[in-house]
Amino acid sequence: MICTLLAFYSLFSRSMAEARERTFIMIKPDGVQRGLVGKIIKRFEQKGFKLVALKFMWPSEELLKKHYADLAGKPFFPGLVKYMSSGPVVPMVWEGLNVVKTGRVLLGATNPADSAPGTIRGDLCIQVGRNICHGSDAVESAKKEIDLWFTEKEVVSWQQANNAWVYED
Ligand code: IDP
Ligand code: MG
Repeated sequence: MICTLLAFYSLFSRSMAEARERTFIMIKPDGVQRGLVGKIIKRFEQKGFKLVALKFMWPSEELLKKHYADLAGKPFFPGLVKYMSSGPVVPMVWEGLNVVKTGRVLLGATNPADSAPGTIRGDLCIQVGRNICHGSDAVESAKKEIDLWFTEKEVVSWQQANNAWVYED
């Protein structure tokens, strides 16, 4: 009996923990300039993911160099930093089951020429250097990116009223 209860509890707590996975999503300067902020947020919202942080800011080159540090050796890096620091962006944190991987699916392939129709990039942009949105590629990089763009206080834990209608239990 106790074993059954423990097994149930561990299953339940595991699924709750998985549903609390977080990813860093950012609307890039072209997404903001083209008036696509609402549309991009809507894709995540209507999927059922929970918004836990959002701000509007003009990022510095210094912050962007940190954010894209892994790409520092790429020939497109200077252009990427220039593009990303050319105007305001909307950094966000979204939470939910497998949100890192599913978030990337919602965004579509890095190069919009390869992004499937129905994805954000597949529907709304054309070139890789103007691909309107960013999404973390792994749980670990998501944690790093969230810490880089947000303070602990800016990320808000809250219960979504429709939770029971989005998740099985
Ligand atoms: P991701 O944004 O899908 O994770 P990454 O390979 O991490 O793709 O590249 C980061 C960003 O750098 C891309 O979203 C895109 O804006 C830009 N980028 C990637 N490859 C190229 C390129 O070949 N030319 C210009 N920009 C690129
Ligand atoms: Mg990336």
